[in-house]
Amino acid sequence: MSETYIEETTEAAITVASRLRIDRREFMQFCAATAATLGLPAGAEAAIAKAVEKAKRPSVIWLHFQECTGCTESLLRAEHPTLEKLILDVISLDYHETLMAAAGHQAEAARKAAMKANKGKYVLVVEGAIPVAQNGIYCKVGGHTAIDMLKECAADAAAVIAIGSCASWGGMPSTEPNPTGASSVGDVLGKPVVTIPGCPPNPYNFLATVVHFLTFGKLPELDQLGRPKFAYGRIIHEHCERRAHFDAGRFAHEFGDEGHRKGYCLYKLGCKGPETYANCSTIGFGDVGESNWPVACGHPCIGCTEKGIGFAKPIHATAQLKGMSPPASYPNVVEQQGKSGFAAAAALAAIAGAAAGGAAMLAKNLGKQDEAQPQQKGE
Ligand code: FSX
Ligand code: SF4
Ligand code: F3S
Repeated sequence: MSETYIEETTEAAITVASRLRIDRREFMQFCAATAATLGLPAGAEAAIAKAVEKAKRPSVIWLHFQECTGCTESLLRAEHPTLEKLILDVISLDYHETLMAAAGHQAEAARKAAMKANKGKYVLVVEGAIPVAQNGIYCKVGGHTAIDMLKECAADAAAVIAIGSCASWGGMPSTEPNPTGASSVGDVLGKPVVTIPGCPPNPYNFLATVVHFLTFGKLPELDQLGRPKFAYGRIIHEHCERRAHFDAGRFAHEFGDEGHRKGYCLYKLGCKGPETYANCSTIGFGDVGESNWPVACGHPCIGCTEKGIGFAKPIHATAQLKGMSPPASYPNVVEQQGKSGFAAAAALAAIAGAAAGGAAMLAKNLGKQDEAQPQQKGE
């Protein structure tokens, strides 16, 4: 990095930090964390800092339909003020029913004005599912059904982002028998949109997606479900802090039992980490620190980001394992004649279909054989 570039980056950081009334280092830490979340190479934080300083904030129109407002809450109720300040700094939030002071006709007028002023350029963020049963009568805002409002706002949007699982794939409101016909944004619009699932989603994933757009002028790479790959490219189980316990066969069997108290794997309590794509385990949740996410707090992941798992599978049903998982222990590759490890004894017992007593006898006899064989040098 040249000296000029470093100077420019420092200046950008000072400008944004004073704009946000935060510490310059704090801002640079945010840029570095965002670069890491996006999987960008070292040095990308400088490009992010400059982009956040210069970028014309995109106008955002944020709609609320069938949901609990947890997505908005998770963005704004950060433990630490930086995240919320940054979000409101990188976007121009021109219409947001929960946050705006206007109500009734004034709110409707504000939406129309924001759409007109930023026609073809605004980003439409949708929170909540859209009920389509009975022509959408289950959710109306300002006298319009959610279906009509979504279609009207999407028509002139530059991009559509479905935030939360409700908007991404139906989420909790679509739980069977789904009496209101709760549907996703993509299904109602009949086209793919960017999705940031989670109930609620991790605010960093939304922020990092917007920052990527500001820095590089394009969206991050998406998967076939519209999810940014940097956030939903891997299953939680691959990066879980309890994974070593899973591999070693150490599980919590009941809430509060010894295994649970010792921090063992939550698979047998129904953890859906092995079939859920999200980065909760790597970036942590909220703004409290990296060990703040459901599994770290002692609760199994319920698969809230994943269609067909969150709100669909019973919480305590065990997850389907994706890919091969190693057993608790392996036999040696080459066994010495007459000398068998415990694992080999157990495997032989299982193959023989022996009951517990038989397995014990077999292990005992194999042990005797071991005793009969003098140990060879080097063993
Ligand atoms: Fe709630 Fe959002 Fe869940 Fe849904 O998050 S946290 S019910 S995903 O739309 O408000
Ligand atoms: Fe972690 Fe859950 Fe996997 Fe266990 S099953 S290692 S708790 S993600
Ligand atoms: Fe949701 Fe599981 Fe993450 S429940 S928040 S996907 S750990």
